[in-house]
Amino acid sequence: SINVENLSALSAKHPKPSNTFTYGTAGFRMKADLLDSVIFRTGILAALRSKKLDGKVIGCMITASHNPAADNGVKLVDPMGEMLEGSWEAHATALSNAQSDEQLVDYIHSMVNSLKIDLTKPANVILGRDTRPSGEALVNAFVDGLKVLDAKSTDYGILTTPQLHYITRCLNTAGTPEAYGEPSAEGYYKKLASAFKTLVDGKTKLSPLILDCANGVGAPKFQEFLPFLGDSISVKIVNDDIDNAAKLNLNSGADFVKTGQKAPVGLKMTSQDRCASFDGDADRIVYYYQDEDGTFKLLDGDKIAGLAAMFIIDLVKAAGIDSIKVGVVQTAYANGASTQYLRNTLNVPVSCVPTGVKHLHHEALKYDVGVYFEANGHGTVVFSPSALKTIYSAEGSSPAQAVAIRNLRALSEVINQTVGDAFSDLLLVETILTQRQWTPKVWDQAYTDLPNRLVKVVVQDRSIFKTVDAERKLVEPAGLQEAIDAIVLKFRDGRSFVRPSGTEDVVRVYAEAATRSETDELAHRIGGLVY
Ligand code: NG1
Ligand code: ZN
Repeated sequence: SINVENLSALSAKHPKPSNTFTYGTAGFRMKADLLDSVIFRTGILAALRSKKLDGKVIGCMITASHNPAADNGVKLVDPMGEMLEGSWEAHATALSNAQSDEQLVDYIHSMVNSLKIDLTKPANVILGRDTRPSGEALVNAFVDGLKVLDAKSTDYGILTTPQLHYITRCLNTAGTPEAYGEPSAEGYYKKLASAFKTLVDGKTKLSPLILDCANGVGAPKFQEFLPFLGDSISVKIVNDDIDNAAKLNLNSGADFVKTGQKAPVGLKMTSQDRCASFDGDADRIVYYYQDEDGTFKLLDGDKIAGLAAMFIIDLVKAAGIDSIKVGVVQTAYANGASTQYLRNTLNVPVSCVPTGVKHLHHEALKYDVGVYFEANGHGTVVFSPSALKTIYSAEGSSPAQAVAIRNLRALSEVINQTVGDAFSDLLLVETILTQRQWTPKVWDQAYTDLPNRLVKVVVQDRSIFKTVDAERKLVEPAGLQEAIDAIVLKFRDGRSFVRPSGTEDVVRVYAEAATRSETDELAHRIGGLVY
């Protein structure tokens, strides 16, 4: 059993405020000054998780992603670099809400018993954090939590979220046939840069990419990455002021650009430019450009998924191994035109799953090659073990096939298969645009987005909204879905759904239709039903 005196001494340093906490799709996330006790207790949980998994390394990332600078959060990463197993989210929530040390100890003991955790096993945890000023103190709170169970920890300091996922996987696969790379930021840079150089070898370099780093961790880390990439790419970084914490994500970054459908501050764009924005922890990316008439054009996660799927399908064909089946995973927020394009033009299977990366990732693993992206720009591509085996054992019967096979291998290395990764996704997009010598405008021609609108509605109690069918239909409150259906029917290409947010105290209403004005009208009328 655990040393209660030790726990009490450590816990006294991290008193719990009266708030109630929930480990949601983005882990715990809130104003940083509320997080101390939550993060201390998440440290205890991470140690338990590692012990349960026989000492495998668990990752901890301290970040609040695209949220304002005053927020922070914590997410745990499982051994292969995936999100913490779903069933453990409830344990995280329960620990964070224990009202006393006694309750805390009781809950830990109940976990030890019900999950058969052997406390004598070792525990290993690694940490990373973004550039938020509150990060360092929160790392210390987490380490105090680890001390409750004598867990060993390594603090990697400032990292992007996907780098922490990558390192976690590297540590747990070292020395096995699934070895993923050197467990360091440098190892990550080397792996991605070498694969990228293979992919663009002999092709004409594109014009410089203008990259908005949201004044977050992506800025120093991409700067650190550039020497590894050498002259294979040219990138002009803007919004890299991490010393001025208040500027983090302020009027910049992937979320700002996607939500506002406009360029960030600090980025001057002409119709010749190709631009991209990271979010505050560099796990999301969106691209954009300006049309000749000055119109802002967004290339979001759906567009990236379409581009990637198109490219991979062509590549497996060119490699002569089209036994490898490509599939795409989206959420209900994917633009209807993107789903049409994937199904009818590319002829790929498309699945729709509930919001949240873990759902997308899990579904993507069902395909030989699974491409998944949220519309907001979070996503990646996963290769099944059998697809990788095929790719690595294929020889090809012509020089063209051999090149395609080489490129497929490099593609599986340039892509961060643990989680959506803005750096890796950037290199994926740049690879495809370079290979095709495409401007963003040519990429954009694959299909035209239906006008869409996403609105937040503040309601008394969002828990009364219950959804089914990958969140596309409401079953409660009774009668509401029928009312929505009746309105949607009146709109050309109309589609609308309502779901409670998993990260904010709001209900989200999504609407799309044939024209801008019909879309706005539809969103307005559905919003009126919910309010
Ligand atoms: P919620 O608040 O549950 O809609 C938001 C995003 C998700 C995902 C999570 C986690 C939208 C509409 N929702 O979820 O896609 O990124 O945050 O960060 O963009
Ligand atoms: Zn993020």
